[in-house]
Amino acid sequence: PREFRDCNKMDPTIKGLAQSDVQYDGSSLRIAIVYARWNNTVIDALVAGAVAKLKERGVKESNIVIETVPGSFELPLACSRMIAGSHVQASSTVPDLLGGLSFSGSLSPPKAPSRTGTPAPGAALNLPKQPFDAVIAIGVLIKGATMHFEYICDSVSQALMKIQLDTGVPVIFGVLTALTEDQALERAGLGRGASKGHNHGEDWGLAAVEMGSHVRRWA
Ligand code: DLZ
Repeated sequence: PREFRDCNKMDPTIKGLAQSDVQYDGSSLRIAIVYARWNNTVIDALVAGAVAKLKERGVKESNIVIETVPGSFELPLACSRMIAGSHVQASSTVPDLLGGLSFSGSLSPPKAPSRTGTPAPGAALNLPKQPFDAVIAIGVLIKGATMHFEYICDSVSQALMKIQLDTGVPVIFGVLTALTEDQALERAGLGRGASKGHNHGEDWGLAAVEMGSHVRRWA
């Protein structure tokens, strides 16, 4: 049973993610990260934060697949294709004869190897990869002088939500929608002021492990 926290011992601030009572175990999970390359100083810190927390929760390095796209607008398509590709791959009964080549570099589902082909002696017969348990979409949008920001924020957030509801695979919303550069830096733990802020990428890594674990239980 969940214990309620003693209100008198709570932090003075009411904002932010409360620590979970449960330490979710990521050791059997497979997680994808897709990141956009706009504003890459901030992006790099966010991706590093997410990866650090995935590993801390036991996700194996070989089960973390990282992809990149030009900008945040491209994130939904990448997430959608990666989820679809990983399910195709996982449901295939044909062993991967390609010596461990992953399709993640191309965002295209792998071509099924020939069923009649005989693997070279000693060739590794890798089992099909398991589907992704969660995908983390990471982007940094910083408001400019035009309406571009509003359109991208709106369409990307709606599309990412739709993908997770349509596929049942959690899509972690790792898109910063910042009004200023300083806001973005602070949310990546790179603040230029007295406080460096907090790296939200870490929260996204934890959220991926938590949601991936929940979805398996809820299946
Ligand atoms: C064009 C654009 C602009 C102005 N700003 C950002 C941004 O702050 N963050 C981001 O991730 N992407 C930006 N982009 C690029 C678009 O997301 C997209 O890559 C292009 O419009 C091509 O579809």
